[in-house]
Amino acid sequence: MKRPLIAALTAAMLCSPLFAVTAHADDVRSRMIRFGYGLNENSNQGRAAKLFAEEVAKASEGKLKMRTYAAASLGSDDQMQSALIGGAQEMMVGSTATLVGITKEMAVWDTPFLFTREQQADAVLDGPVGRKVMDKLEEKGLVGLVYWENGFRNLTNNARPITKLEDFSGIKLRVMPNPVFLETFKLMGANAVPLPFSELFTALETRAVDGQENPYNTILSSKFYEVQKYLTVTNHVYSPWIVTASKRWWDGLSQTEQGIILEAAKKARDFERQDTRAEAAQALAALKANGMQVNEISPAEVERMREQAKPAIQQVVDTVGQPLFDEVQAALEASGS
Ligand code: KDG
Repeated sequence: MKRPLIAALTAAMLCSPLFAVTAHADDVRSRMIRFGYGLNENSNQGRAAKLFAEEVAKASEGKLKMRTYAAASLGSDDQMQSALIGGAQEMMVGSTATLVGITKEMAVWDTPFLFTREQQADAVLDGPVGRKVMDKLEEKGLVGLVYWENGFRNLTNNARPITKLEDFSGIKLRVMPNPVFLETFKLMGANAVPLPFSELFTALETRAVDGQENPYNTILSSKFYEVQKYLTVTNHVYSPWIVTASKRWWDGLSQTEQGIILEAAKKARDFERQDTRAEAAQALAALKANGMQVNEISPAEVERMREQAKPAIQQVVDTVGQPLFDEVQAALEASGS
């Protein structure tokens, strides 16, 4: 059966409220699925991975065995992406920002200050334009299933509290290996250093870099508070995670198997967003209790940062094209949230 028809059938099945995933023995084979991710097992990413594996096993009567691999034990995001494309690994969850080298349209989610509330992100990412960006992965050998939440990113460092734009000057700031993140923090005046997530704790511990930026959840679960003194609340960008599969592997699954995995990924997404938001609400207090000095940034200074970041927004437009950028903006407007 042709791929577009399978995609259409899968989408139709999942859209229909009557669609119930029941494994027909002959449609589901015994398979081992290696699912890799970068954070610790005891993190929002790890808890969602565990639930994902449980849901896949339950819906397939134990035939689809998903084994989860935490803390980049199967490699960094880009190494796992290559393994999926080559068919050496079946699935992973990682940052959309690390996919830009494979699918440039993913850069639209790097737009500084794009979302200001999680509900906006949910509406846009789970809507038509989020799906359109995800479908661009297929021509590169990956299948995008769902978006999970990494969250709003905030700054930590060991040099000084960041209270105004000028405070970025001279800070060696680790950023994800991604052109827009690199440009954004160069524009802020920092010395931006791209590093994979798997190398970040050591780089902070050895003072190879002064600081980094990540959601509260990651700062807590990766124990960055042990090696970082200052936390500045900037919420400068909302980061999605994306669950992907090897297309080479995915296309060999039956429609029933694809439906089981897709349905389980959606359940894990809904759990992960709730879990992440609940944890984030408590994380700031926990980080303070672990010795971090937390400061807010005045609205006037946030406005200066927005202004300073404008060339990075133009870089996103140049990368993804004005039509897609405008489509995301329109979806954001329409979200009304
Ligand atoms: O697998 C972990 C990474 O994908 C993710 O956490 C990316 O936010 C990220 C970072 O800072 O590298």
